[in-house]
Amino acid sequence: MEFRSVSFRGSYLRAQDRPKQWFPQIAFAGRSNVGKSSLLNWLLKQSVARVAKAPGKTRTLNFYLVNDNLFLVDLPGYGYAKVARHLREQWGRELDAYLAKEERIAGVVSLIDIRHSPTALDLELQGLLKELGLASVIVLTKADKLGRSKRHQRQRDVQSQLGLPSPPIATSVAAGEGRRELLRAVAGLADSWRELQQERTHGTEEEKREG
Ligand SMILES: Nc1nc2c(ncn2[C@@H]2O[C@H](COP(=O)(O)OP(=O)(O)OP(=O)(O)O)[C@@H](O)[C@H]2O)c(=O)[nH]1
Ligand SMILES: [Mg+2]
Repeated sequence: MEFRSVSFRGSYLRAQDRPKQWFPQIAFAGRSNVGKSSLLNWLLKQSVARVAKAPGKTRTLNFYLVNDNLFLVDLPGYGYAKVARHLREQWGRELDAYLAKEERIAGVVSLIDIRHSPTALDLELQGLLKELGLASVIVLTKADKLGRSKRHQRQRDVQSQLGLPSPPIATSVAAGEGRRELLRAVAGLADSWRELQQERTHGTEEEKREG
């Protein structure tokens, strides 16, 4: 998969304001400052998402339409201590509501800084995704910050900590690594969602015929 066309569709909080098209949505989640917006720009090969000088920049759900058939969604980062508590709680509720109620989510790309162990909030997110039955792809960001052997060690550590079937993808926007692997994972999520939709439509039609 490559991205032939990319456009910013808007920033939303409320469900009723979000795009109406029945396209799969792939959300990018992770701690504030983990590199979500940078990863999106790099993946899309253009600077559409705002990268922060100060953490806590992305405060809404930002929708990017790609190839006219898929949305990538930049989520607000969690766990940023300097944001007022009531705002943090509000974002938390909005994120939970989005993940729990939006039927077009094909999966969540969960970003974790390669240098750090998953935090309590990272684990909480993984638990929530599991509970909701949402597919999750783990990405370890800023791989350029570690040497090769340390990097592999971190991939193995996180794989066992999260009980993953295979090591998480390591990416570096700075060194341009892991893009192809990540693209393949994103395409895989979108394809699975589309297949499921087809099965569902097909299923309903059959049920109708059978009366
Ligand atoms: N060395 C290195 N730095 C990175 C990489 N990716 C992102 N950064 C830096 O990390 C900082 C945070 O990046 P953002 O993309 O704004 O992070 P974010 O997760 O969108 O942050 P919020 O919007 O606050 O949630 C920026 O200074 C980036 O330049 C990477 O692969 N390597
Ligand atoms: Mg951001």
